[in-house]
Amino acid sequence: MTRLREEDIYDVGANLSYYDRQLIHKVGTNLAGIAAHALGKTPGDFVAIHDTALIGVIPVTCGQGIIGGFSTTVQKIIEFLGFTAFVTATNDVSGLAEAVKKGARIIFLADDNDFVAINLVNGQVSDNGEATGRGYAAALDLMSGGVQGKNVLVIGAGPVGAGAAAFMTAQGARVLVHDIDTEKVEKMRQVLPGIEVAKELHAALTECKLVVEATPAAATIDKKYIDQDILISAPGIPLGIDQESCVLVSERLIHDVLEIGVATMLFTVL
Ligand code: 2YH
Repeated sequence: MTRLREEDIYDVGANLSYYDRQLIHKVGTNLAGIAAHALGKTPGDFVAIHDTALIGVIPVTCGQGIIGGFSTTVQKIIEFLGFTAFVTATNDVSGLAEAVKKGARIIFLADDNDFVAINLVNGQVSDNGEATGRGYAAALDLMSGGVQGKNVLVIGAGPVGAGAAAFMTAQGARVLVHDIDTEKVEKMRQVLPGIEVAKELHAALTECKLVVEATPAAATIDKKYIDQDILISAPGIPLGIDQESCVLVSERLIHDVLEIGVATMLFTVL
């Protein structure tokens, strides 16, 4: 699992408006639109609760500790979506108590393994991996004009890939899943019997022009597969294509470090 670094996120908060415009250009809707679509809704469905859903972000020191800027970046993404959020002055258990005392209805917190949003009022919990996969699948669905009946390749059978595969299956796509660990794909198939196991990445990339790259590996997709038809939604960190491919596919590539995942987590627990 990839642990974000300070340098991965230092400019995310300042660039949210720019990123939102890029999403509109590529996907046809913005960050809120993508997160809402991941839940089969529209951003308007959440407007009425903007003022009531106070959100606390709690820094967590265990394991490898606090990532500079992580909590404030999460706060900025939430605020960008029109909600009120604060980062607690204290960490860990003390931060949780502080968030509740200050009236937080929803909390966000992450350690080295898990990043979750919890709605303390309705009991909803969202996992960042699953939500990120769903959010990126929703973006690809919109970018492609709808995946129904189309071949979609999901690379990576971890929680992000599982979230993406579940969304794509529900949309009526033919979903192929590849992972270097084929057992992980078989396990995913027990939960999502509709998916197909793509044993050969080469064959799958030849067959599918809609790709969700959900691995923590670099350069998963070779440059030879990057043609004018391919659309890539890439939640994986680091990005699974090289610099040159990135330039070639930039107009048809969705990739960020936190934005779509956090937005989808928030809308999931509201
Ligand atoms: O980046 C991570 C983990 N890889 C979890 C990812 C789950 N998909 N965690 C962030 C750790 C943040 C830190 N504890 C803080 O600043 O609070």
